[in-house]
Amino acid sequence: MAEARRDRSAIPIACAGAVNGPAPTQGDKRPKPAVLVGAVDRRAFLAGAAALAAGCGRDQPRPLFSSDTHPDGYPTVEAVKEMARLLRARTGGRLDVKIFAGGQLGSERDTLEIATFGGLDMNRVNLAPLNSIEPLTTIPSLPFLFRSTAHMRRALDGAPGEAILAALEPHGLIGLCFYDSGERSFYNTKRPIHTPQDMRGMKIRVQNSDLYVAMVRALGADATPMSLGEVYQSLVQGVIDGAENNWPSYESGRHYEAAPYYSLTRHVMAPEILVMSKARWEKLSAPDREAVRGAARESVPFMRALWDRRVEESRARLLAEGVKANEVDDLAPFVERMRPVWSRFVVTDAQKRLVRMIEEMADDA
Ligand code: GTR
Repeated sequence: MAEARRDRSAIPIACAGAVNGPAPTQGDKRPKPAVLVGAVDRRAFLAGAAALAAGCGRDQPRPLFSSDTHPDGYPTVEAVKEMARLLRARTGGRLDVKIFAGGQLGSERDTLEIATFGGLDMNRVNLAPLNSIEPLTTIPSLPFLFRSTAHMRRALDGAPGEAILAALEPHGLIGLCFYDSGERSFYNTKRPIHTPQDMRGMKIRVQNSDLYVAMVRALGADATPMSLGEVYQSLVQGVIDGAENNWPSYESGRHYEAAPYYSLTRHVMAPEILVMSKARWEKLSAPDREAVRGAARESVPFMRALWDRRVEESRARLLAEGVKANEVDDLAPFVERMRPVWSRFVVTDAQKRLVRMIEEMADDA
C-alpha cells in the first residue's frame, strides 16, 4: 500500500498503444513471483506510460490497460481477452485492452488503489480486496451464503449483483461484471482437516480482508493476510501452514507442491469482479461506454464455460499428482463457528437488504 501511495503522483492515465510494458509470457502457466517482478515491471510500466502520456494525441487509439494477478491462460485472463475481442469487433478496432497478467503491476490491493486514482484503466480482482473499500462487496464473500453455483450465479446476474456493481462508483471504480471463482477450501502442509480442531493454531494465509481474518480466527487458527504472489514461498519456508482457495488457484500457484492436504470445506464462493477506473470511464463517449460494458457482460458466459472446465481439469490433475483431498463429512461445526462473523460484517441496512434478497432467491439458474 505504501508503495502505491508513493507512486500515485507519478501515475498518468494510461495512454496510447505503444507503451512498452512487459509482455505477459505466452504459454507460461506458472505465476510469476509477483513481489519481485512486480516492483520492477510496475516502474517500467509507469515510466513508459508517463513518457507517452505527454505526447498522446486526442484521437489516437489507446488500449485500456488491465491488471490480473493470474498468469496468461487462467480463465480470468482469458475472459478479459474475450472481452477485448468483442470490444475490438464492436468499435472497428478503435478500443482494445492490453492485459498485464501474472501480477506484473502489483498485488490486487495495490493495483486497485492505482485504478481508483485513474493510473490503471481496468483491473480483474477478487471481491476480497474491495471489502475494505465498499461494504456491499462483503456480502458475496460471507461464509456459507450461497447454496450452490446456480444460486451464486443467479444472485450476481440479478438485482444483488447490480447493486454491488453500482456501489463502486463513489469509490472511483465502475463495476463491469462478475466472473466465477468457484468454491474456496482450506489446504495445508500438515494434515487433513475434518473438524475445526484440526486447524487449531495453524497459520493460515488469507486475502487482505478483515472478513477473511475473522473467518479463520473463528475456526481457532491464526490468520495471516498476504498477497497471492507471496503464498508459495511462505508455504515452502514454513512462514504459514496453509491457505484457502479454489482448485485452479491452488494448482496455478503450485501451492499443492508444498501443501498437499486439500480439505473440501467449500466455505466461500466469493466471485471475481472486473472493474474500470472511473477517471478513464468518464473520458469515454456514451457509445464507447456501452461497448465496454456490453463486451464485459458478454464475456461472462464464455468465462463460466472455461471456468467449469478448468475446475475439473485442475482437480483431476492434482489428484493424479498425489494431492490428498478429503471431503468434510460434517460441515456443521464449520458453519456454527463461521456464521457468527456475519453479524460483525453485515451492519448497514443496505447490506442487510442484500443478504435477505440473496437468501430469498431460488437455487435454479
Ligand atoms: C483467487 C482469485 C484471485 C485472488 C486469489 C487470492 O482465487 O482469483 O483474484 O483473490 O484467489 O487468494 O489472493
